[in-house]
Amino acid sequence: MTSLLQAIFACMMLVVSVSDCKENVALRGRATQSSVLAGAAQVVGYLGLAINAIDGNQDTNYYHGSCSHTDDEYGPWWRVDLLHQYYISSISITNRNEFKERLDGAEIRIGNSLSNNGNYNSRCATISSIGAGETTTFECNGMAGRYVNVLIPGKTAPLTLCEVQVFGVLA
Ligand SMILES: [Ca+2]
Repeated sequence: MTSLLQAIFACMMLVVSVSDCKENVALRGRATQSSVLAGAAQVVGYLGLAINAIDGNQDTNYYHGSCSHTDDEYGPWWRVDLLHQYYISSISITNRNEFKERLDGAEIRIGNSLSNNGNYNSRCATISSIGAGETTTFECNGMAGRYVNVLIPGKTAPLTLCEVQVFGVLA
């Protein structure tokens, strides 16, 4: 067995540390969100789109076009469909360089259901705070799912994500 196959097998069995399972599978996914900031597309065609959070670019300046951005609305959410079920070891989220507090209290959810747009799936983590322009990694310990949601429950706010990286292996 080649070393590559051995590494993949080890990841599948979750017998190695998460650092050995570092493929960002979100890059192959499809992203959507509850809304796009009104007027954003009139400024630049791609500003605020959900896909900006999985474009492989961690630029934290919203105006550079690599961050998602919903309207200021109640319970905004963002979702990536990984197209297949994965065992997810960790998720890294990159916050915008301004208004960092908007992500405070956001939840990361993983699962296979689209009930309530996937927002009822199991919770990997609640974000207490991510610094302005910083990236924080949340351990999900092999939670299984095709969908990864980030949502702000219970309040009216805009949801902005500059990058969401999902590390895992096919289930
Ligand atoms: Ca991005």
